[in-house]
Amino acid sequence: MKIQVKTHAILLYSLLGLAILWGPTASADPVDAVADLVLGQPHLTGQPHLFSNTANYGGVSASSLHGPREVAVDAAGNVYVADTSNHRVLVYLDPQNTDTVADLVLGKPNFITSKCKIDFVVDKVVSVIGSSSASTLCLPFGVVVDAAGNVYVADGNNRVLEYHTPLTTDTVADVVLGQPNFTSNTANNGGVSASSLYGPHGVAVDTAGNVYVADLYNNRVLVYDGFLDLTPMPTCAGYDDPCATPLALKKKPNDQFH
Ligand SMILES: [Ca+2]
Ligand SMILES: [Ca+2]
Repeated sequence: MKIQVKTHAILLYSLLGLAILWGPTASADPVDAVADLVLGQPHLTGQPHLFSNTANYGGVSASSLHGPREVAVDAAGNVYVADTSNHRVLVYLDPQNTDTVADLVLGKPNFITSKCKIDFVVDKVVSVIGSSSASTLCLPFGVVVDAAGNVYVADGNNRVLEYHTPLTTDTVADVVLGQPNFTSNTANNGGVSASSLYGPHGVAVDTAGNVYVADLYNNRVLVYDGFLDLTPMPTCAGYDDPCATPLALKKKPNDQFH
């Protein structure tokens, strides 16, 4: 299956010759370059083309999207969308066989909340204003899921959050990269180092669980080996929480950062 992102919609192209069931009347769909399913926009049954591309069509909901930047899929066909301008990640449980309504949200307490206050200077995020925590997201640009179902999100708080199997546990992040705790969001916190991030956008994970982060404004990619051995950090409810346990990264002796 190939996935393509277009404006405010996620279009799923089935290249496997599988019939996509839609609505009460299922029909075999030929393998072609026409999308078979859409997330974030109403599906126009019977229409050869999808006409709508409105941001948050019908209002912010579990069925709307606004400026999605990245999409990931796990082995069970669950789809994870970085709904960037809604400051959340939506998870759709096997949308090819169920429906196109998101079933889980990361970064927001519900499906109708979408706010995050940000300072921009020439299209560059200067700072995120407001509460940063293990339960919030602001401008999530990248999302990826590993083979065990752990989800990694790069967000505008100059960090990457890791959620331990959120489909079966909770939607509170368990590990943070790029910040000493869940409440801070300073770019290059403590200076440019192996523990800092500045505008991370892309995140990837390999089969061994090593995590790769495209650290945009630092012009580098950081690799965190042994990531799954990291001790989850205590979560913080707010700025006043004494939640500053440093994250002990496992680094090899010859690791160098310039
Ligand atoms: Ca659903
Ligand atoms: Ca968790």
